[in-house]
Amino acid sequence: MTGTLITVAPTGAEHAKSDVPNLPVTLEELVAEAVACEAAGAAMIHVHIRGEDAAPTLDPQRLKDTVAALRSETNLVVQLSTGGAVTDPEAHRLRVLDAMPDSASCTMGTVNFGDDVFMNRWEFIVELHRRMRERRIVPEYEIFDLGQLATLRRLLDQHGPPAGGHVHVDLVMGVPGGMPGDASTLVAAAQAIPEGATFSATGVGRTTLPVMLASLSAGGHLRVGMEDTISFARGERVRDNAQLVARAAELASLAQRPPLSADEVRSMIRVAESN
Ligand code: KMH
Ligand code: ZN
Repeated sequence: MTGTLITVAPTGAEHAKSDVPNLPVTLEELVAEAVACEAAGAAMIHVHIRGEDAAPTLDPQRLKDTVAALRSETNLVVQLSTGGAVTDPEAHRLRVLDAMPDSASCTMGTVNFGDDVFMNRWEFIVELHRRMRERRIVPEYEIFDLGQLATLRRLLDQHGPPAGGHVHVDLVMGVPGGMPGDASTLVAAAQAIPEGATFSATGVGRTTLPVMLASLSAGGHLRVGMEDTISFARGERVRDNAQLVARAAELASLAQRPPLSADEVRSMIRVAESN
């Protein structure tokens, strides 16, 4: 493992713009953050979009415009969230793939999500996997709990490898209801990912730093961003997403695993050239 994939998740579906005024919610804000994050060392962007009212949306045209704008202004690998918000219906989440991103998230099971439930039925997972293969969109398998890695194995055994053949996993740790964001859990998860797969990890809230350090030391990659944390240090709010990316890039470089370029990531996770 020579370098580190840094993914930025700049917005998410959970924070309200009224609570977090520097959250990027318009297309202009998102693109500006993406450009700054790319300059700071990010190679991939995990995208949730917002509507005119700054509330989460999966509007198909807006998703297409977002993919086009990010492709035109950056060289980042563009990953759309199919997780959306906990209230989004399955049909809308499946329709996200029509925007033809390079990559899309695909969560491996239902999980308690704070006071809510993030629903991911087996049949829904299979349908997402099938449609991504059809469209040659590279999945990032989102893992919120250890048992979801068994579901990933079941999926690959029963329905074959993803588009491109490479398996990339993202451990989303520290969600209230999911696996804790600590080193021993990360090591357990890293040992359970399929052979040959790569993984990144993100720690929600105050688990950001322990998860980042544990992932680097276990050979993993990093996801950071305001989707997952809005505090930079105790009592200090995040200034912008690039601040989180710059810190991740610095730690990765200190670990002798400097940030990978977007093109290196395309070849690592096998993004289709035509997408
Ligand atoms: N917003 C969460 C309910 C994903 O993007 O695929 C789901 C989520 C996972 O963020
Ligand atoms: Zn997300």
